[in-house]
Amino acid sequence: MAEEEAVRVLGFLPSPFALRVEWALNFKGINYEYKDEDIHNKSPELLKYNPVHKKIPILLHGSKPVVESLVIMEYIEETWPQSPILSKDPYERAMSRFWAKYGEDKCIPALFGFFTKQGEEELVESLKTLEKGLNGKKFFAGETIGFTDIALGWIPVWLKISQEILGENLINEQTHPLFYAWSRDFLDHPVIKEKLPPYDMLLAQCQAVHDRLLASSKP
Ligand SMILES: N[C@@H](CCC(=O)N[C@@H](CS)C(=O)NCC(=O)O)C(=O)O
Repeated sequence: MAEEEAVRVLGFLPSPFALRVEWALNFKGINYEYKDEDIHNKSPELLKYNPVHKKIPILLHGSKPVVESLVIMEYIEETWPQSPILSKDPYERAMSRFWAKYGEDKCIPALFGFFTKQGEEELVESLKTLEKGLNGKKFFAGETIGFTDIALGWIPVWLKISQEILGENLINEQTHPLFYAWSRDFLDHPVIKEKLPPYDMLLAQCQAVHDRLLASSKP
């Protein structure tokens, strides 16, 4: 049976995209083997299984590779229906996908722009808009964690690190109270908490990326 085939994840420890995949698998209680890749020196396996984008994460189910983290999350949901992360209702599912896509299209560039000091306004606005998606609920899907939460859950972690590196407090409990309450509840979930990369390690990695980016932008 398909469900009994071995599951592997090729990831890279600080990657928010790989983190999503591991969160989704852990949420459903799926056993998997994790292999950490060096994205600066890509393995033959990485290049074989993602020849199009040459990126992690890659989910291997038996010999079948699936790539692109949101696509992988959908595959996980369809393959292992226990502890569902998408509603049975088509409209609710569409809303979950909409806010996950909003995170990709708006929040990632906004956070990157903030991190590289290209502007703050987009981040303030995109997180305010994200609060509208919560619409008074604890999580995007309601009382329990779902697809959108898992897709967006990396944002508070990387935001905290970015603010620490930049010495800023742009986004806080006063400016974005709903976003903060959601972040706290999400990161406090036992499955999510258990799979968070060590903060100091992430901070050191992001600091190095930040220094490299700023050095390369100097004339
Ligand atoms: N849209 C992709 C993004 C994946 C991605 O950007 N992965 C990065 C690591 S965080 C990577 O493998 N980079 C290698 C490269 O760009 O060559 C997804 O959601 O899976």
